[in-house]
Amino acid sequence: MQPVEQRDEVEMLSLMLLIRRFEERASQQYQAQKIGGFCHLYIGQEALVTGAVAAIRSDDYVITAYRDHAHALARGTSADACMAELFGKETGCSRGLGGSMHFFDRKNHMYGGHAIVAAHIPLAVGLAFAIKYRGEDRVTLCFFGDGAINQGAFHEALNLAALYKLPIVFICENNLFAMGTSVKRSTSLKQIVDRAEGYDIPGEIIDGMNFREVRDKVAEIVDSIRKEPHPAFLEMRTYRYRGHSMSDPASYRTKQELEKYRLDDPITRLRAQLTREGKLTNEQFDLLDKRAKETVLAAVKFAEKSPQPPLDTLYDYTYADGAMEPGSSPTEEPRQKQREGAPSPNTNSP
Ligand SMILES: Cc1ncc(C[n+]2csc(CCOP(=O)(O)OP(=O)(O)O)c2C)c(N)n1
Ligand SMILES: [Mg+2]
Repeated sequence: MQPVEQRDEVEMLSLMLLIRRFEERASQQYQAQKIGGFCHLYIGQEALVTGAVAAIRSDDYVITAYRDHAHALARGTSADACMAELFGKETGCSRGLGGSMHFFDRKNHMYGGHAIVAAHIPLAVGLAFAIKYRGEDRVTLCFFGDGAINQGAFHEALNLAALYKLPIVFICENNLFAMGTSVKRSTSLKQIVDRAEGYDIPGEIIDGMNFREVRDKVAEIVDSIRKEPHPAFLEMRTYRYRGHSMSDPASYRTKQELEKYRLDDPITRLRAQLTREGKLTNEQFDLLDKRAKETVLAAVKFAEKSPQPPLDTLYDYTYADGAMEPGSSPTEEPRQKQREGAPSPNTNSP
């Protein structure tokens, strides 16, 4: 496999540091009651989203579940807009109306942030359908947890993506737990990737703690999808260092297990690789880390001084504009206007 150097690795390491420092600070601000509602941290899983995003273009689509802060940061949403969203402020990436689980940034093609397990997977297939319908060469990356694979929506989505040969990479972030339930107890499959085979979707298992492995594999797949649209499935093995959410002490797993994964830390790994190859000094690393911490501290200040959304916007953006007007049905128009050439099952033509 040819390594792809689309994005500078030192830059990607600094993105991983930004994600780690952002999450640590979010945890602290949550405990200080500056952040309300649910809050799920990505600490330990940084190489996965960073590696995947390093392999795609800025106009490709990204969609994920509720453990979504890192996906927005990796997509280019500012730390300011992310922290402000956690604080429920008007300057947040979802105008303070979404909170931790509903980060959204259309400009950067980050389509959420979805709280219902597996509910976004059919939406991801819709995004991929739109790409093919318009004859574009974009790709959709759909991230979801190991807890999503036994949901009906997941199966419906894989089935359609396979029938329509849609340009989508299903990325299962297998961190071994869905809340407190071990994946060994929630699925009868020997390995999650076997789900894809049943739908005739090519699948592979990847070490999600290894930035380079993730980036190179996603790049290879995305390249083949751009040439000829098709779905693909990657089971990425990873681990979250913290509990499921801020209120979970994670007492269902042992300290030894956590330590084992901490020793294989994705940031330490990439740092060691770059240092060994003479691409990074200790001083440079310290500087990157200092900058990440400063960016996040500035984001907290920005969030603190930002205004609350006005109370009368509370019900805004629940439905598309005009969707609730009498006589209007948001689904009628596209159906009437359906153009020739829409993808149909068993065809490759866009
Ligand atoms: C349909 C549905 N059922 C139950 C829940 C409650 N719930 C929230 S997160 C979660 C676990 C999901 O775990 P996983 O998909 O592995 O993602 P991870 O938290 O590990 O990133 C559950 C069951 C939900 N949000 N949606
Ligand atoms: Mg999980």
